[in-house]
Amino acid sequence: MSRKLQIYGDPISGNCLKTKWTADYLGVDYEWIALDIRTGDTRTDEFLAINPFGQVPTAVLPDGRILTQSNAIMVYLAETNDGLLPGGPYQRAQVFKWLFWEQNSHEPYIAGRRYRKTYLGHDDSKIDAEWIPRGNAALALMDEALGKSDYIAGDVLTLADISLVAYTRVAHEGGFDLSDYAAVRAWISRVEGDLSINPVPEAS
Ligand SMILES: N[C@@H](CCC(=O)N[C@@H](CS)C(=O)NCC(=O)O)C(=O)O
Repeated sequence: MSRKLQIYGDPISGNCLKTKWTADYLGVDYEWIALDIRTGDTRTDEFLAINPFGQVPTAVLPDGRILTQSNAIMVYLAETNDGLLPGGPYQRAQVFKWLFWEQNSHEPYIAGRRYRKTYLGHDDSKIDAEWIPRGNAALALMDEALGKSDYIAGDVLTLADISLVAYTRVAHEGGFDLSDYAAVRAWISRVEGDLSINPVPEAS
């Protein structure tokens, strides 16, 4: 079987947008299949047959194989299209370091708060109070790194920037204030420009 790469995703999800922006930047020919995670599209029998975890993003490769986990899909796209991953083993490992860190130390707090506040309408009392200091610790660490180089893993745009920008640019929707993180704010604009995506307006 050979057909176009398919990506199942919901545009409210930064994890899904990461894979879309990577595919678009690399000029990949793919089909975007929009699901709505809030109305149960990821829990239908049809979708669970594709991804038993019931999550997006989910990629179906042209030969029918399935690939899940946003950062793994991004790595696959970069490897098969020769871009966004620097050449040497150490430099590539630096990119992977940030991808693992994003899922472990950034996304759980910054994306987690955003989903609960913006999409589930939870007020702060229903959200683990630890998520604010943990999210801020992640932002502070990024701000320090971005004070030394234009991009998170060095001087060029890589997968690490696309992965991290997805939820950092909407951190305000989770109650995080980026005004103390000047290097992060400048980097968001830089990466949005590179990816040709529009800034997300802050609530007035
Ligand atoms: N670590 C996974 C997270 C995947 C995930 O949590 N997906 C959410 C959207 S961001 C989802 O599909 N939620 C719907 C559901 O669980 O039914 C990744 O990076 O792809």
